[in-house]
Amino acid sequence: MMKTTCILGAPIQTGASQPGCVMGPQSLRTAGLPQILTELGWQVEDRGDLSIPSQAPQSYPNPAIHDLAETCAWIGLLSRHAYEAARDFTLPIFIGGDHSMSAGTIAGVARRAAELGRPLFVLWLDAHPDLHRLDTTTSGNLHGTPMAYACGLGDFLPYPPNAHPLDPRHVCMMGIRSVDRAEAARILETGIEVNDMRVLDETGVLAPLKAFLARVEAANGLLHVSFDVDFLDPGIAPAVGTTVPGGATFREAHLIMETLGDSGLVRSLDLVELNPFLDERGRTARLISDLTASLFGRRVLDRMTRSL
Ligand code: B3U
Ligand code: MN
Ligand code: MN
Repeated sequence: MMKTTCILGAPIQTGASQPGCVMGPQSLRTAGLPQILTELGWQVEDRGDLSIPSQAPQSYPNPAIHDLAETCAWIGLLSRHAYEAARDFTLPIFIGGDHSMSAGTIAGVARRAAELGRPLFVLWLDAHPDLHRLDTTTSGNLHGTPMAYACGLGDFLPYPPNAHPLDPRHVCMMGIRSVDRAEAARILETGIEVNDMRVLDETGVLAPLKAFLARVEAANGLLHVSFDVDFLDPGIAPAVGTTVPGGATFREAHLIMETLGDSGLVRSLDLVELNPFLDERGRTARLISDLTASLFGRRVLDRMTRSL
């Protein structure tokens, strides 16, 4: 059976603190992502970029919050499109756009998992847990909220209702190194698995990753991967608004993506927070497309042996 993927652009930047993420999807196309995946033997459909109509401002008791109406509209739109993409393709790619979009993509793939009667698992690769509720965010940047929404932690109205909340025990976070107090409380309450950078330094990336993949497999689960560019060390990936020192290295990141590819368990992928306005000669966009290629099956020896 032909392996199929689609590229769905979500040029949303209203959840971030500074503009630029709207250019993310176009930047990965310019880096050649569709062609790279085609050369790896995937059938690729570029579904273009989604857009929302302009929104009337919406106020909220927490005055820090900005662009709430836009975020709600994106979540509703993305959850419909992510559901369809998960239904129609082997491994769809949702390209952001800031991380608030994952509230929509996870809701969409969760609906598909529920329809199949299989549990959804999420691997969260990020410097941040993004576990704020609407009443706890102090920055007001809604890219800090998608994981709390996805797990149904708290009252998220006026976000669209989350019909298929994710079980927090089905989440594995890696790369975490910037956590706000309210988020730390959520982590303790829920017992979400958090592999912070200290864990990765002590055990390497493979031990926690393989243990998580074994759990997904044993449960006959579907795996969604949410990749925030700030998971990576800013020295190799400068094109992100919220750089945090001490992130994953080039080699750790490729090893994770290759291991995910080998597992055959990944059913959908978010690539979020790429801000090309902050990039240096396209290097972050190129790195993200190469990491995606590792997940989609590119291996070092393939390139050597293809023409033999
Ligand atoms: N937790 C902080 C910082 C942050 C979260 N996600 C990103 N930054 N990218 C906040 O603003 O909620
Ligand atoms: Mn994030
Ligand atoms: Mn982050």
